[in-house]
Amino acid sequence: MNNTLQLCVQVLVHVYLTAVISRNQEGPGEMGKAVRIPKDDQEKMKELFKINQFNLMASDLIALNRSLPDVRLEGCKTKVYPDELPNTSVVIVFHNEAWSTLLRTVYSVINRSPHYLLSEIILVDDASERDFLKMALENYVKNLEVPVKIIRMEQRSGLIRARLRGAAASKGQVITFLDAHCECTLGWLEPLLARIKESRKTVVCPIIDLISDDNFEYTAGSDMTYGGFNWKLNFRWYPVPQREMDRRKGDRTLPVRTPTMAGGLFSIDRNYFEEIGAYDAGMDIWGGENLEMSFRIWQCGGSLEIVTCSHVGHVFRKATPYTFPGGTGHVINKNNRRLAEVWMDEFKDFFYIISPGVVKVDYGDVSVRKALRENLKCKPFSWYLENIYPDSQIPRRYYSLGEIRNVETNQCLDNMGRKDNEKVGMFNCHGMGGNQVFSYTAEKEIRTDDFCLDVSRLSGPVIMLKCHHMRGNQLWEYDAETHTILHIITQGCLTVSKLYDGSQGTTVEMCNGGPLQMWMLRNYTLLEVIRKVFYSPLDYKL
Ligand code: UD2
Ligand code: MN
Repeated sequence: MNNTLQLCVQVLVHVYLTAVISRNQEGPGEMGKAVRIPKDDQEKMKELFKINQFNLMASDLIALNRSLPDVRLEGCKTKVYPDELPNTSVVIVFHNEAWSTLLRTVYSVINRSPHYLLSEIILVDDASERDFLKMALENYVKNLEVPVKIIRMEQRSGLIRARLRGAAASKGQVITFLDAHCECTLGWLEPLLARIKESRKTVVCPIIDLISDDNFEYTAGSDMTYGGFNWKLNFRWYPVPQREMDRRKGDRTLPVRTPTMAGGLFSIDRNYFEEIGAYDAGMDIWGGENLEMSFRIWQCGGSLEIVTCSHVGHVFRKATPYTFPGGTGHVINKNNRRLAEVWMDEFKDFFYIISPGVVKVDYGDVSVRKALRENLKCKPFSWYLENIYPDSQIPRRYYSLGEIRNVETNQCLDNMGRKDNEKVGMFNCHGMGGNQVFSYTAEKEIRTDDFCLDVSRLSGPVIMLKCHHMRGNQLWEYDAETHTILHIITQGCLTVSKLYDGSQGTTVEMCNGGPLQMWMLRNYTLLEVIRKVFYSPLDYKL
């Protein structure tokens, strides 16, 4: 085909697609609307839900090229990007994905990206077991307007190694990774590529919009949240702090510097991906690679941003639909240990002390990753906490970490797993971490993860409240000689008490020097003393 003819065909296809899209505005799920399944089909719907852990019946009813609302901030719609942007390969890995979600991801890339910016789409099949993902898929993608390459993993390898394979086969200047159940919206790609052109060591994520697993309704994600993580090394969304709003002078259309990324959707300069150490190929199946990459990027001189003018939807699920060979817990703990061992220095204690069970998981050999950290001259985790994530749940400086034991009852402070606004209880010390792990921080808060001991009046019950860094009711002073924990505002001492409902809890009472007000803080040390690594696996009997 000569060029003119090719162009004509492209234009015609475009006109046709536009017509189809506008004709379909009333169809199920158009404009991102929720799909309602009739009563008679509810049973069938529930059955189908189990296959992918999302409403497959709803997804299958929606056009592969459904229309979506333009959810961008007004200021984003008028931004102009340079003509000369780097092009990208889009890498989508999948294991037993549904046809409609996979193809809707592909169509949304093709229909909402300028084609000169798309080098290719690479689908990496991580040993799926469904027939339609074999020849039928291969034949189908041949007819698409953008080259689609399918790579097959010989055996189930997990998303990390599948992405490595896709990246190795890619030709674009940038690699854009997407999950296999996404929908890209209008103008999603240009701001990502423009940011990388401006700064090639910046790894960029779109705002991840929400596609409901129940009805496929499309809801805009917030530009006011960014990525963090908790002591158990779970990725979490948190509000963008004031310091980051100030840095951007309040302009919400500017990229947000984020401590971590969710992991599934991001663009990275292809050479930089190699330089910075791609992924840890020793990680299995799922999990951990997102924090590993986030820490690595920041500690080794790059930066990680959420480009708030780019929106891509993702089907968030409540449960995982596929198997984890070796067991879910084992796989995730192994991956998390690899990242903790390589990147977190002594701060891995927080992970190990709250989940002591993980130390029995073999994490394999990380010497290659440690060498990478050496070669790239990456900064310590304390630098990351201080400069990139000062509002982290992990305090950079702290006096103690572990159980808080009462001298009289020999029981431990226990949040009973009920945190927000719930009373702190007392329970037999079990040495199994979890609800009995607290850290007394340099800011003089007593916290477990993102919750702090808080009390508002003398004789009032001590509760767990989201840490607010405002001192106030969350400010405590431990005296290592008298073993008392003084609540500054009320000038009361932390005391084991019977609560009005009869349960054993804690209050603050007038200080009397009695043993019900005496506490031992595990691993307590003065900050002025050089902090040793307290943790030793023998310390926590398994
Ligand atoms: C999130 C990320 C996901 C990944 C994961 C942690 C988003 C939106 N998603 O979980 O990309 O970073 O956290 O690891 O940020 N897959 C395989 N082989 C497997 C397992 C999964 O190819 O053995 C594919 C799967 O089909 C999907 C992608 O990997 O396309 C991500 O898996 P997920 O959707 O189950 O992960 P998600 O969104 O819960
Ligand atoms: Mn996903």
